[in-house]
Amino acid sequence: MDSATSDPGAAARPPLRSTASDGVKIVVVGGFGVGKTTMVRAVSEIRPLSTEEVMTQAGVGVDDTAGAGGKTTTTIAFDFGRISLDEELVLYLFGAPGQKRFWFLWDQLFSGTLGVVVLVDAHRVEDSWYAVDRLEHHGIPFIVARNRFEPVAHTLEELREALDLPDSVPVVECDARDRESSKQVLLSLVDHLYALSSAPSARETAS
Ligand SMILES: Nc1nc2c(ncn2[C@@H]2O[C@H](COP(=O)(O)OP(=O)(O)OP(=O)(O)O)[C@@H](O)[C@H]2O)c(=O)[nH]1
Ligand SMILES: [Mg+2]
Repeated sequence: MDSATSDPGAAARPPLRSTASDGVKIVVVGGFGVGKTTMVRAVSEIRPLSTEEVMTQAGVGVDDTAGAGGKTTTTIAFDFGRISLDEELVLYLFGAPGQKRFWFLWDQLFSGTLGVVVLVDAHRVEDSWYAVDRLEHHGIPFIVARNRFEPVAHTLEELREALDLPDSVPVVECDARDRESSKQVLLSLVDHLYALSSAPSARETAS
């Protein structure tokens, strides 16, 4: 039997375009509860794969849930989604787990990625230091996106200073719940990757 007719949800999950020729792995990383799963869900054109588990009493004293009070579930492996940015370019999105006890998975998730979005809750900037540290260690290009949970007094430049980022790293704002806003974040990352790939290397510049 034709699977398209037997699956009523199929129309809502468009197949990959026949013109798609470039597939790029992108990771969304950041501390606990900053909105990584929300972003992958908001922007994915296919039904996203999530590994969400309910947080139970067993996690009390193990997991630091400060700053994300109303949250009842957490990612225990990764989220996966897909978005076609244009006729040819397809991004495969991986949302990292945010609990500290899963941070050891990040290095494996970064494997083969072309670029990373570090999602930040401006009220818990310190939760982002480890992500920035690992990315700088691996030399993986990244941008920082501040998730607009509620109005904050700090500017994006102050966030850049707090994370000790060079001017070359884009810092943008977004609402992870909003598809268009999340898509703009991914476009900023792709622009950054293009800029890096077309910039003359330090060696060429010196010669
Ligand atoms: N007000 C507001 N709430 C948001 C925003 N983004 C996400 N949330 C909420 O914040 C909570 C955390 O979102 P998640 O997407 O689960 O966060 P996460 O980073 O995947 O969390 P872990 O996987 O547990 O690290 C959810 O209840 C979201 O609905 C936002 O921009 N504004
Ligand atoms: Mg999550």
